[in-house]
Amino acid sequence: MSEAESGALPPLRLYAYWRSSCSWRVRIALEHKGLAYEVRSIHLREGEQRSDDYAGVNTLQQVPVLEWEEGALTRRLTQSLAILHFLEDAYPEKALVPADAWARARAWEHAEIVNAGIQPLQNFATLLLVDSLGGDKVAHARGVIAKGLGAMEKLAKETAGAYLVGDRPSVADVCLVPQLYNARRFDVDVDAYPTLLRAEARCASLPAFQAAHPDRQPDAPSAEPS
Ligand SMILES: N[C@@H](CCC(=O)N[C@@H](CS)C(=O)NCC(=O)O)C(=O)O
Repeated sequence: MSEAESGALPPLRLYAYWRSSCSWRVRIALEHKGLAYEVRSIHLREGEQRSDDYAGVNTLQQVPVLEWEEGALTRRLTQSLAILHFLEDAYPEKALVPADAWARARAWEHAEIVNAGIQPLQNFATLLLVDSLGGDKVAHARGVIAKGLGAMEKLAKETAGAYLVGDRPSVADVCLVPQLYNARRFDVDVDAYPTLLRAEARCASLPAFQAAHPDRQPDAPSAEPS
């Protein structure tokens, strides 16, 4: 039985960057579940993720990575959705997935729209590639974000209560909030998504979402060029 399964909480370390939306998802879950964690900042804009040392932590050279010790073993988990699944299984209190199977699937459906249908297409590395191929990286980012958020808005019309799926915050909101922040950074007109904005406003009143906000992170500069 792992320490997590036995209920003992190992000290958790999160390799993250203050404005990384995928790191932000994991912070929200950790905060929501009341789990203590230490942040190891990886400065993406300075390229720290591309160091040989960090490749030993995450072969894909991305954040987030959740790390902890289990006896002599160092456990490391990459991929924010895998981390959310693990946290849900290991620390089911204050669940971030609905109990009902259909609602749970819909919550993951929202999460995957962000995780697979938006974020990888507008990630820093992807935009550098678009740029290097002579494309308009901002137009590209705007297009993929608007398309994905449009799909979520349509889905949310069926799933939303006070939050994106029903009346409790879920992994759907955990993925939505950082993605809306990115949308604004790219000047996407978020007023086109009123159901998403309502869920976001609810989340903004919750301490876990507040504590996980990029501006509250130890590596957040007082002013950073966008
Ligand atoms: N699917 C991965 C995506 C991770 C990812 O794209 N991380 C971004 C920050 S949100 C990153 O590390 N980018 C740095 C780079 O691509 O060089 C996850 O959900 O964890």
